[in-house]
Amino acid sequence: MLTIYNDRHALHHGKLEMFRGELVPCFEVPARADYVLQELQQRRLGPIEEPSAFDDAAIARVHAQRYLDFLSGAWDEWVALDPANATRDALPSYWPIRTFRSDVLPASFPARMGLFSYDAGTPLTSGTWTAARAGACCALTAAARVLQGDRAAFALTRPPGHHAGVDFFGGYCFLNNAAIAAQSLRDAGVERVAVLDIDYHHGNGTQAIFYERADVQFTSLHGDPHTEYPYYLGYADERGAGEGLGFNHNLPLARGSGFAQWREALATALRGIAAFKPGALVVSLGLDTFAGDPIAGFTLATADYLRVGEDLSRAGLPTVFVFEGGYAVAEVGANAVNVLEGFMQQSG
Ligand code: OKP
Ligand code: ZN
Repeated sequence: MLTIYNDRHALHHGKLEMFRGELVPCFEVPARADYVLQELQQRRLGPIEEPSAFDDAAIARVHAQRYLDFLSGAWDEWVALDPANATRDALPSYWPIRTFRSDVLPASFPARMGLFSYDAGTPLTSGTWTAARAGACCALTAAARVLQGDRAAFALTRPPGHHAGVDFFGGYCFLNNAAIAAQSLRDAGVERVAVLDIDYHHGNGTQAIFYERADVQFTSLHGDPHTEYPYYLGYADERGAGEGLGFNHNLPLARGSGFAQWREALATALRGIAAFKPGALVVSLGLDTFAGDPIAGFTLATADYLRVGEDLSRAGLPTVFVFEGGYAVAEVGANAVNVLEGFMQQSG
């Protein structure tokens, strides 16, 4: 399988995230992608290529222009606030929750940072924009290669994307790579695109982006938001709205669920996808369902990921894999590559 690798991912390198009253070391670290790359190379899974260049228009098909303007200039604004900020990551401190306005863009940078985010766990660093933008190009390149006839392609990039919405970052995510890939497939003429999110955390950003649309179906398997991040979205009764009613499917599972339960939910998800008759599938490939993950609560084992790849392959669809979460750093490589290898072996 072809991999499109973001060789600029390490330019995004958060040091600390706010967690329950203290700043703790980031879980979302460059080594995650390095381990996956290493495993791909060792197991000779296929060619590894750089992303093609895309202009901002492809990204603006998903994200609001005022958000992109904010993100692209954010680091310079942060440093302009105080030159000492060059040594610190930017984190938000204020948010316009209910009853506040979000139509007015404050001149204050910290105020705008809160307007465009939803948690304090997502540091923005000097190279965040460059890394995230290159990552979106990886997703677009992988989608383009699948359109050109590859059965599947893998966008290997970080920071991840599935929590990012039209105009907000959060959950370690800035640009929604999976949504950008799905939209590009639509724009290239694929009439119906399915997005399947198998990260441990609900893909609230992707859900919100496509919630009122019938042309992109969103399905997510994840930890029950009653107890799991992102808490405020991802419940089973979220079915879509307007024209999109019936095209959103959430399959929350209790913390502690194992592979048997998870795989049953995957089978349910794949039946819904088959009924939609999509022309292509985008998989938000999170590996934080692994038993050893430090911030998640399912108990999948490394060998289970081969079965996951096989199950996905049997859907028989042109497939774009986009790397999302997975924080058991040493094992994330084997787990990710097992999905891809299972997929390839099953598709022959
Ligand atoms: C991103 B992705 C840990 C708190 C967890 C956010 C989790 C984001 C997960 N200190 N905070 O879906 O893997
Ligand atoms: Zn996750």
